[in-house]
Amino acid sequence: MSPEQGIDRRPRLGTRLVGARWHQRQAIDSTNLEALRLREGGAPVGTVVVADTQTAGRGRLGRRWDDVPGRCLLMSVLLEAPTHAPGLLTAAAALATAEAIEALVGVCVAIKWPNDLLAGERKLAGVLAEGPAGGPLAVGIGVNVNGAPEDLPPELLERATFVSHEAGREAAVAALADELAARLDGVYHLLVDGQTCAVIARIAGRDALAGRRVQARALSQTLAGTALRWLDDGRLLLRVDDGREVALEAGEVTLL
Ligand code: BT5
Repeated sequence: MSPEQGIDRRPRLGTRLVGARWHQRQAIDSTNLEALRLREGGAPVGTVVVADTQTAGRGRLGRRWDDVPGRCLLMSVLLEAPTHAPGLLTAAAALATAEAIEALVGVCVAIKWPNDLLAGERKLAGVLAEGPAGGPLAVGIGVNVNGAPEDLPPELLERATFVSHEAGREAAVAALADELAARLDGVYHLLVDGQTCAVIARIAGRDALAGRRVQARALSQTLAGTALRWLDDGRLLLRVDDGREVALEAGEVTLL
């Protein structure tokens, strides 16, 4: 098998889908873009791309994702979004990542709707699911594994953190990749089996926003209020200061 076809790592990982093909890259523009290129070439659901570093790492809304070469987990997995609630794919990846980090190093990880993973108030990881309709999406996960905030661009100094910085010891990036792949496989199958309540219940246990004052920017409006909870379809329920309850499908939430 040529390296371009990837290796089937399911037997070793004990997964049903994730790792059906596993492509390891050194430097690449973005693992999400690479996963989508592989999709064009017929790569199956469950295909994984992992890179040591990205030259054009992507965040949401055209933002950037930075990394420290060889010291961050940069991973994308091709997965089908549930048609009734596409946001659940991001939720599933965030949950699997939080649980994988906790299992590996015992750091408590909170999930901030819709795609941020936090240790304390600082961002440890982010998720971005993207791709054209009509096939699996690239579910991209970036985790700051070994390093300190000053290793990232200066504007992130007060806002970012690393697994090793929180745990007080380094962690193997490859071990985190395996742990995450195995957990994502489990959470994804809960979605496929229609057990979204079970996924949301696990997220609720690590919700960074519930009960807190927030400002939400969604579509063209800005709303101030109290975040209530994740709904079973992945939306965020917000009690706006004027008394209305609004369910946000997408958007940006800032803690006040
Ligand atoms: C995200 O976007 O958090 C999604 C990040 C997804 C990254 C993965 S890496 C593998 C795959 N391939 C890709 O190209 N992307 C995915 P968003 O919520 O828009 O957050 C982006 C913002 O986070 C930036 O504008 C910065 O403020 C901040 N940021 C950038 N790099 C960071 C880092 N390493 N740690 C913490 N914060 C960071």
